[in-house]
Amino acid sequence: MVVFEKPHALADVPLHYCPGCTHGIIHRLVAEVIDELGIEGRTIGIAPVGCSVFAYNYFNCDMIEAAHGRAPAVATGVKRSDPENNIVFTYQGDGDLAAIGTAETVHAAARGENITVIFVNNAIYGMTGGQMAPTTLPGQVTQTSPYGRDTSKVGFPVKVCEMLSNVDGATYLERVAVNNVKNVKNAKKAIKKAFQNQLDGKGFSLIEVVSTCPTNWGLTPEKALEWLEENMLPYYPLGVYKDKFAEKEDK
Ligand SMILES: Cc1ncc(C[n+]2csc(CCOP(=O)(O)OP(=O)(O)O)c2C)c(N)n1
Ligand code: SF4
Ligand SMILES: [Mg+2]
Repeated sequence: MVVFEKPHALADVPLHYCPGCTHGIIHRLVAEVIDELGIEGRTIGIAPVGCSVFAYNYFNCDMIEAAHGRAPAVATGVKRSDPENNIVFTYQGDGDLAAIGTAETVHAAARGENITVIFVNNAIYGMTGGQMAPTTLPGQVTQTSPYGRDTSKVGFPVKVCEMLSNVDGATYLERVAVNNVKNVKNAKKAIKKAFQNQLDGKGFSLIEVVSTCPTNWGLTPEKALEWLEENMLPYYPLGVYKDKFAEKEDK
């Protein structure tokens, strides 16, 4: 008989996330992958600043809290201190990774650090009350763009997978979503591959998970999933943006 259980790598504590927030689903997928790869005892996660700041309470592996945006730099140090044994992942929001932490992200990729980055793109600064993020869509209403993001004044969203696909040091970049069962399954596959790449010494892997923030989008959990599908996915198409080793295998 198959019993639906909590993954061991996920701590048995209530999560603080709002109803319908996809951070919880993504936590579960990461924990399932850690279980399946049998790496909990050697995994070190780097928590961000943002709604997922308490990730250090939610995973049973070792966790370190980084200063805002600096998770890839901390991950670099942890990985390099014992590259054979340490399996290191960062878990970061779009404000953390694509605003204050852009430099750390791009340079960790450029250096080809052998780490795994989980990038949760909900197009908003969730924790601080819903301000515009670098990934906020053109026209999207936020607390700091009450008339909708005006690209003539504040520019265009940063597309992280597309941007990093031009960075030679990056190994594997995939954009996934967790808005339906099919996409959740695919997201897990991508996250697993990103950890497996690290185990195989293949270098920098980043999985961007297109996510919801029902609270700051001002939508019910159900409507937020619809909004994601109708607005986020056309702007942030899902798919593999780079897979260095697949490219090699194809040749
Ligand atoms: C140096 C510094 N600047 C600004 C902040 C305020 N701050 C905390 S979280 C956050 C944005 C978080 O947004 P995101 O990374 O998208 O995570 P989410 O909450 O949406 O999951 C900001 C600007 C801070 N904590 N430290
Ligand atoms: S504010 Fe948004 S991102 Fe933060 S927990 Fe609530 S729904 Fe999730
Ligand atoms: Mg965010």
